Amino acid sequence: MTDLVTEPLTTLATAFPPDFTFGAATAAYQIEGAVTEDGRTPSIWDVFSAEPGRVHNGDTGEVACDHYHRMPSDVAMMRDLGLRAYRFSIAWPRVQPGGRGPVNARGLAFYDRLVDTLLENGIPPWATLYHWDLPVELEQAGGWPARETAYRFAEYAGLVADALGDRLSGLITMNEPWCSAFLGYGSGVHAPGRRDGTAALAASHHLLLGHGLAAESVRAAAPAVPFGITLNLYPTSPGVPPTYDGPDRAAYDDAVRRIDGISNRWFLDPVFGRGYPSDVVEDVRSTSALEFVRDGDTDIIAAPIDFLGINYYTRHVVAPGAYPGSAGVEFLSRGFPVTAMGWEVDPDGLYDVIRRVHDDYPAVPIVVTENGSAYEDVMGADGAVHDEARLAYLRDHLGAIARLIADGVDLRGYFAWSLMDNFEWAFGYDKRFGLVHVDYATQQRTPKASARWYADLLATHRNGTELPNGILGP
Ligand code: IFM
Repeated sequence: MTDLVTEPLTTLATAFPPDFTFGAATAAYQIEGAVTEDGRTPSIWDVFSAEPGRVHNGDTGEVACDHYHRMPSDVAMMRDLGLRAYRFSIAWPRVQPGGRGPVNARGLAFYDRLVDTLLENGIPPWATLYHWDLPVELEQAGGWPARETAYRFAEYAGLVADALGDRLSGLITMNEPWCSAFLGYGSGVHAPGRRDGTAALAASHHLLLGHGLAAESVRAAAPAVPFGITLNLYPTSPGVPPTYDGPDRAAYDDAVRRIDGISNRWFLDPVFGRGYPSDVVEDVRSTSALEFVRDGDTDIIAAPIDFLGINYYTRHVVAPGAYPGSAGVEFLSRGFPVTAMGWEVDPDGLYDVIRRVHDDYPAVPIVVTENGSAYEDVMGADGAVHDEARLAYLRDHLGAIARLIADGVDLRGYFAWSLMDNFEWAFGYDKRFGLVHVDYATQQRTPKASARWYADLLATHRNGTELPNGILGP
């Protein structure tokens, strides 16, 4: 064992309050498989991943981690790791096939069993309603660029809240609407693979509108469930030092403004009741006059939330440039170590982005609903995965969370992405984000060193003292 693995955990563990939520997260299409079972209809990701050239290696979520059939043993694994919460997503086309009409009882039953199994194992369930698997019929009717999809979503949200809301510790409407809108309808690298700037902006608005409308249907069905939205936020910095005063200083600052605007403020401002930021409205004017934003929409989007979910992976460092499709902005690398996604490892960025939300927006409890890293894991001859880079990433990002708490930020929880290796969207199974290794040929699960470390941290936090052989044994 290395120093990293044997480093004492008590200092870090005691930096978190006793009721801090330590969890792990997944999403339906990335782990469930069973895409045609029990009345589920196809989502845009079934169609997209079946199209040649869309996903690395032609991979699809058809089997994924087979979690749909292995749910009880997966929950037992979570219990053995000592997880204090589990964030999963609900596949809309399982619960409401085609995105309209009555609940599909067989599809809903899976989530009903999942929630009960988690609770029986002492693991509070957190559900995300939309983690990118739009029923195909709704895409055929216009998808997120169509206003009607927001109303369909609110209805679906109410159905789920009615069925599960009494047992959930958190209910998240959208996961990363930036990705659904701009990767799904703008660059087309995600489902449904459309490339249309106006459609992407309309999609971003209707995703937010769906969130706001769902506030009403969810609160009516399950008034007590903590309700929120998850945004993927990026601290955005100029590629020059703060003291730089060259002739292009203003152009650097404008690059930061633009990228912060479309990545962060475009979502944060309306959710917090400020409407769309006027400078970004100007930036996008040549693409769209935003005529799809109707009177009253921004009030709906500003519905009160009980918490803000933040997903953080890395920082954007930008420069003025002619990078195609990015509004005259170039993304720089600083030569920091990168993960297998090519994303720079920057725990201070987690501190900065949350601190900014704390400083610039109205007070609301914050939950880190995703944070994690992909690495090219190899299973050793000893049958173990010694993923020390991921372990260090996890430790250092939790260190940033501890500093935020010490500095008075109301940060309630942290969900590692991801519980286990899974279908990483356009990268297929090539990128492994899991704390737990999955052998896709056998579906064997093996907790990596990072999972064992996380389990030990959680046990130390719970017991106030470290167990000599760790919670999973030597
Ligand atoms: O795997 C994804 C997840 O579905 C959404 N957030 C980012 C993760 C890593 O890319």
